[in-house]
Amino acid sequence: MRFRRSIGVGLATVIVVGGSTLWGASATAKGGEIGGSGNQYFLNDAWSGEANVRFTYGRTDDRVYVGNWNGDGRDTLAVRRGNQYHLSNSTTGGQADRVIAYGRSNDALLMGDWDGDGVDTPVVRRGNIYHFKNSLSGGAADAVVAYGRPSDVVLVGDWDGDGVDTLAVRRGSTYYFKNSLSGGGADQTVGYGRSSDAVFVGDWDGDRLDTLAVRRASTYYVANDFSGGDADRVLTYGRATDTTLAGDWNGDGADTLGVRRPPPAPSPTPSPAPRPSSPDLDCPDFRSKAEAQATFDYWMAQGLGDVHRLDADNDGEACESYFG
Ligand SMILES: [Ca+2]
Ligand SMILES: [Ca+2]
Ligand SMILES: [Ca+2]
Ligand SMILES: [Ca+2]
Repeated sequence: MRFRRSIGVGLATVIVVGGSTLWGASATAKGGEIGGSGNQYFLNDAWSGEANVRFTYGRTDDRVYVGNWNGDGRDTLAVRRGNQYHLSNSTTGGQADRVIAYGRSNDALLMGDWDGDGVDTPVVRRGNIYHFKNSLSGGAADAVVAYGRPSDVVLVGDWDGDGVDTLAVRRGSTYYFKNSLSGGGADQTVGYGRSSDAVFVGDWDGDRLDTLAVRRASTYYVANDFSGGDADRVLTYGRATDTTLAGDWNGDGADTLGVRRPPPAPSPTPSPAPRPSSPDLDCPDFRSKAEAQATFDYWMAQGLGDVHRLDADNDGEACESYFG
């Protein structure tokens, strides 16, 4: 899940806790691309601020999604190349478990559990039209819904705890939550945080309701409701340059943080062997051909070649034309 911004000033409506026969640990991550670059991932299963899972997956320029692709309760990664999605069901790196083609290579796509079966699947967004798919396979969308405006920022989450993900649109610091996959007005409208906030969606406390965390530099302000006021948790994690991801990495029902980071810069290439620091010598600088030859031979023996360019014709004899 990934989303952008907010905290602080909220006012807000408390989200209605919905129905209740929810299945167990359902904190599936979902949403759009996490952004950023890099193929190094550092995940934290708790709120310790320290990564306990580290792995490499895909390429540094891959587009990346988080989701639960096999319904086992654990979120993992998918990397996207064009309209190909390389799904991994583990957080260990290595080969993809499955590669699927879906939609067009320029589609804007988000992931979510639209039918509550525990598996995250795509929705393709074209403007304010959303094409929902309930399986990880090609073919026609299962539902097509118009919602909000083409310019809206969209978030995905289970806002009412019924086990089904739906959309919310964000305009500045106002969030319009919808609890069904249908058009029409929002079910809840909430003012939250600042319009400049970077926000992420997750079920941080495992109560089945998704809420927001705000990131400022490498500090996260995590809230378990939309009431505004102080954050329930403040945590520093990773570096200010990292890209954030959130998901339930260990299947305990709560979402936690991870970061994406480029590989370390390669160590500098070894510098070439030093050139002689003495001034350049020419044939007239030597008293004899033998002396020139000795200097020539010396630098050749160092493996540095004819550094003084005393052997213009490359026959191994130094300054023969000068000394005659
Ligand atoms: Ca999974
Ligand atoms: Ca599903
Ligand atoms: Ca829901
Ligand atoms: Ca929650």
